[in-house]
Amino acid sequence: MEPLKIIFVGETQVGKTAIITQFTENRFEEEYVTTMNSDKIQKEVEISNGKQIKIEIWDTIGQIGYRAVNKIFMKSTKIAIIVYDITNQKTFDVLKEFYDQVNDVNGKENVMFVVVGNKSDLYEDQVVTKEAGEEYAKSIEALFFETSATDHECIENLFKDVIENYVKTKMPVVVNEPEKKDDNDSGKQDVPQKNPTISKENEKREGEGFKLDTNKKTKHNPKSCNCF
Ligand SMILES: Nc1nc2c(ncn2[C@@H]2O[C@H](COP(=O)(O)OP(=O)(O)O)[C@@H](O)[C@H]2O)c(=O)[nH]1
Ligand SMILES: [Mg+2]
Repeated sequence: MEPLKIIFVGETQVGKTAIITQFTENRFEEEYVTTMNSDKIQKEVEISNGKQIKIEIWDTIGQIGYRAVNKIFMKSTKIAIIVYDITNQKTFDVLKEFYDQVNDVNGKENVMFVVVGNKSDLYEDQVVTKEAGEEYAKSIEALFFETSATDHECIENLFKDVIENYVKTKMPVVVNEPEKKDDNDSGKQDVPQKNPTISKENEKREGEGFKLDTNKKTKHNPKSCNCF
């Protein structure tokens, strides 16, 4: 199975590279070498049913001059994580630009969006409130997180919740492994037999994209990670 493509977009200096580095290498640096091209990194993540999901994380640069180039890297992404800095209003105001870009390239129904307010350790200088972030996320049917790459706050939750949510809504085949194979169905090993309800749901979803239960997630996330 192809790795699940996740792209990080957002204004420069918001902490995209820092978040990715914390998740993949468990370290934080004061200075990151400016990402000159979009870098990608592969990793396996275990979700709650014990399944390993292979993901491919793409880092991009936010500078205006590079945004056209970023479009090439946005192609075929399944998940787009749009990051802003909670201490910098401008980085929040430009989120729509990145959202539109990802949509232009892929079509809205094909991408799961996530909004991330980073640098939550700098809460004393916070200018974009959590409510504003949540509201924007809701308006584009995205999941919402506040993170701190410095303190490793919410970083694991971000990736785990996002991947699990994607797998549950878009890849139920992985979640519902067949218990035993139906003899009459020998050509369809990948189709789940165990849970016909999910299977039906899956059929229904085909061709119509998918919708997240954003209400549930935005209420749930702040509690599931200790970031507020
Ligand atoms: N205080 C604080 N600083 C951060 C955080 N994340 C990143 N930074 C700093 O912000 C700057 C930009 O980070 P970087 O990951 O290069 O941003 P990018 O341009 O979006 O990739 C660097 O100096 C980081 O050390 C965070 O969560 N809290
Ligand atoms: Mg970077």
